[in-house]
Amino acid sequence: MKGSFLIFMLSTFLISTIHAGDLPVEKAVLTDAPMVPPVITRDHAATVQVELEVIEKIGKLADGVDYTFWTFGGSVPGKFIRVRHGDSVEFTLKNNGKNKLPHNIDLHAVSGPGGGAAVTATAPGQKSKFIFKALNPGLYVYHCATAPVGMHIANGMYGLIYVQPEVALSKVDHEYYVFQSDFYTKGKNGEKGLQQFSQEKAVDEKPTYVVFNGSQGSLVGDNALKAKVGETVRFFIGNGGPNLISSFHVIGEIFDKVYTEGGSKFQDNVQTTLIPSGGSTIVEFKLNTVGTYLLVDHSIFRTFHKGTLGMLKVEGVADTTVFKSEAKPAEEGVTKEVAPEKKVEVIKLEAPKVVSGKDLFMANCSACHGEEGKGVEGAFPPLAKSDFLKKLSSKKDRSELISFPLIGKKGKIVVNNKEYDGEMPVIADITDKELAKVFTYVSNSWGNKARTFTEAEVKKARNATHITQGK
Ligand code: HEC
Ligand SMILES: [Cu+2]
Repeated sequence: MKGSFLIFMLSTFLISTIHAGDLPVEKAVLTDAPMVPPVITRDHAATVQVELEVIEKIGKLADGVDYTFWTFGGSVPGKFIRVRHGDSVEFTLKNNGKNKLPHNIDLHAVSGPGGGAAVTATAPGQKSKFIFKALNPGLYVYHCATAPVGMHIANGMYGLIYVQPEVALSKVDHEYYVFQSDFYTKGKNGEKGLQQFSQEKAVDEKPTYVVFNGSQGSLVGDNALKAKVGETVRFFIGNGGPNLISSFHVIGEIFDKVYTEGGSKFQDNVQTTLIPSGGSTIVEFKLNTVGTYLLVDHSIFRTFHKGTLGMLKVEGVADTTVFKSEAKPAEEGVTKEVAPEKKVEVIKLEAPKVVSGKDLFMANCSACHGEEGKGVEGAFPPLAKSDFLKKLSSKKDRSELISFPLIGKKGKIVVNNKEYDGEMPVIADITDKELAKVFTYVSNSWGNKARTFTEAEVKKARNATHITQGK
């Protein structure tokens, strides 16, 4: 009796886990920060389809400062995903055909290899799919985990997935999505123009910018979060790092509740809460009187000099039993030091402003082969003093070498006595002229033998591959 009951239980368990198709199917609502998808009101599990597209694009990091962001869904941070505890999530990762690099995704909400990263390595123009069960409720970070991992995260590849508990948290008037992260640029803080990623600063953990929601000023002025006196707010906050821990604080408020590290238990009455890199927190508080409340990282130089400043504007009738002043309130608590009222433009697609062989190399090749062409041992072969490159570029017909970025390159190769067995993707949207400049730059750098590549030569090689020019 007992035995057959067990078998019955086991078989229904197997059926319900494997035939996730029996569950009602729905498409996840995805939102860009600072918005959060609506509360899930159903009282049963479902199969939730999530489709996220990786898009590499130039956007604004600070006033007059542009950066090539790698995004989950077109902005930084990536789309907010909301599912319910027990749901089966059908996850599709798309890699936009115009992108340069392969990407994947590691969702901290996943129990399984690499959090999904092990099965989602996706080349530009491709997609991949996997299914996972949302076994643990809570707020989780997701991020790209493609080598070099630090660089993919540093370029903006992160976001939040909330696994709503079966009994949803208490109703609040507003839910907002706030995400902190650090950026490393070659130029100093404030240096204008398109900035390159600085590997050196990233390794030294010395960020040029530390911001909320992907750019300095994303939550100030017209972009400030809003609420009214008497209302309650809940912030879903993530920290993508890649390096810093956040000491998250709202000036002029006390968190009534903090779900520490995004878990299930809350602490009452907290002033400042720690958010680890690759971690999260949920805070809730009631707005008791009017004012502009400032969201900051209380490692305070970051706020005044690197960008971690946001605003929550609370309107309504001032409650003088809560706060009363003889003096006229100083510009609602905003310190003069900060000039936050600048309007922020939405990140928009622009034609890359790259021209020189070096710029082209930085934009198309350095992510894998390194800024100095040193590569990454075991993963990406060096271009600096590469005997492999030397041999192919000393041939009279160099079309084999030129074909790598045109048609991709895979299979075992030996470079400077070390074996590599990786895959170089097709470098999309690069013109013959640009490619000639890249090869000329590579050949004239880092002690390589100086050679010149011409547009005509690349064109010939391209014709041999029967692939037409990208642009
Ligand atoms: C997404 C990572 C990636 C990008 C971007 C990339 N490569 Fe590669 N590259 C590789 C890998 C991996 C290999 C080794 C392939 C193999 O094992 O067959 C390779 C091999 C090479 C080689 C031959 C090996 C050597 O070290 O001499 C050359 C030359 C090369 N790449 C040039 C370039 C150029 C030029 C660009 C930019 C236009 C570029 N690569 C962009 C990953 C990349
Ligand atoms: Cu990536």
